[in-house]
Amino acid sequence: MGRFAVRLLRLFPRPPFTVPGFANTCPLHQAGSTGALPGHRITPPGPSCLPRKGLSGTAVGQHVLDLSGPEQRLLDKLYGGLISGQRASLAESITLVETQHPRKKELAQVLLQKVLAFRRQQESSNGGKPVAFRVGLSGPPGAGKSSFIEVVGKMLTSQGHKVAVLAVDPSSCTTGGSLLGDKTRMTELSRDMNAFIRPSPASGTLGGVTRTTNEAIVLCEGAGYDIVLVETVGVGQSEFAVADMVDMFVLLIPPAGGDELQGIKRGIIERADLVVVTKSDGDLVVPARRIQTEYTSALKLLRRQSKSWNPKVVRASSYTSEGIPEVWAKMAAYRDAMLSSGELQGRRRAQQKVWMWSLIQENVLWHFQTHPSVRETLPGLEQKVTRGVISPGLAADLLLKAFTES
Ligand SMILES: Nc1nc2c(ncn2[C@@H]2O[C@H](COP(=O)(O)OP(=O)(O)OP(=O)(O)O)[C@@H](O)[C@H]2O)c(=O)[nH]1
Ligand SMILES: [Mg+2]
Repeated sequence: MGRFAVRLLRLFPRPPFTVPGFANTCPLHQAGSTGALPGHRITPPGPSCLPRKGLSGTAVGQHVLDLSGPEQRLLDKLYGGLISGQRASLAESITLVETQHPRKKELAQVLLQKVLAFRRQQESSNGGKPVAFRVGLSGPPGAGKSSFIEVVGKMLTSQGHKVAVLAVDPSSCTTGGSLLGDKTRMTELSRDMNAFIRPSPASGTLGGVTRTTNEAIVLCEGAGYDIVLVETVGVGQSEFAVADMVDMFVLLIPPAGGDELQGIKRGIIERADLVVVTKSDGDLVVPARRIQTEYTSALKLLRRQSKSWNPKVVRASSYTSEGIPEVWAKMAAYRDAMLSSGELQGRRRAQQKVWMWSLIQENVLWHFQTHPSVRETLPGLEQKVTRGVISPGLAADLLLKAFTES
């Protein structure tokens, strides 16, 4: 096939960082990053990162990516392999969306558009309903998340499901991550031909990792995985980011003492559609029951998120498998209720919008911070603000003026 033009929806590749402290309404990007003004890490942008003159709304359709022969062949090979369910093609496609290379990022977007179109087709033949179920699992470190996913995952593959496990690891943004450990813990699931486990990328910002996880979900669904489980450790903001990308958010709580549970944020309990008290076996059954009662009463006091579902608290053990089928039954009941009320589809639509706006915010902020006039004016104004010479509001106005007027 010769060269041909493909429309790209994204005009600029995203900057390689996010900025903490930025008044961001989207939890996807509120969280930590590897740097911020002042002295933040700015990776020099590739040529396509430069603002392009005249890219108005009408110019979007003219934003065209010409693919070379080898690029076209690569995308055809990945797409063909992916939709026929080949794990190697799925893995390679996820690597492509994780790349920082500007050109490869563009290719990844072309692939994603194709996969999205394929998925839309599948959905329309499914009566407009999503074909896959996305579940986020979060909880404190060591809560038993990976062990739970291993047991539930195996149960689901034995019932004929195809299960993908993705991870959002906030530690990957600072320490290179710990998910190798996770993969070895899911020993049986990682050998299962109907399961696909993908650790979080070993580096990047939380914003970057969550973006690629969102895109990896799309790719997994294109490859025929009908259940996508996203694991994250409940530290920082990663759990909010995961809650924003899934159909159902499950909080896993270990039967530990009060102190350990102090760290669980009220905000995240509010987001939970299901709370699973883990490790409910042996000596831990009694504390697990206590925690179940505590959380059941706590949830009653919280605002209801959904018209068609009341959050529940259940106990399970990955060691004995007790409670595991019941947990899945609750998840399936949630899915059925949310699908038939249309809330699940509505949630997905809202998430798409949140995701788009978070990308815009990240991108616009990056352009603002790297704008020559802003960079020139910023240090002096910052000093004045910290010394109390001018108000933060005035400094912000002056910077925005410098940005918009030049
Ligand atoms: N008694 C008991 N212990 C469990 C159970 N599930 C997990 N554990 C133990 O709890 C510890 C943590 O389990 P993981 O599954 O790795 O927990 P995790 O939440 O994925 O941990 P991180 O990813 O490191 O945050 C391990 O030592 C497990 O053996 C269970 O059902 N019962
Ligand atoms: Mg784990």
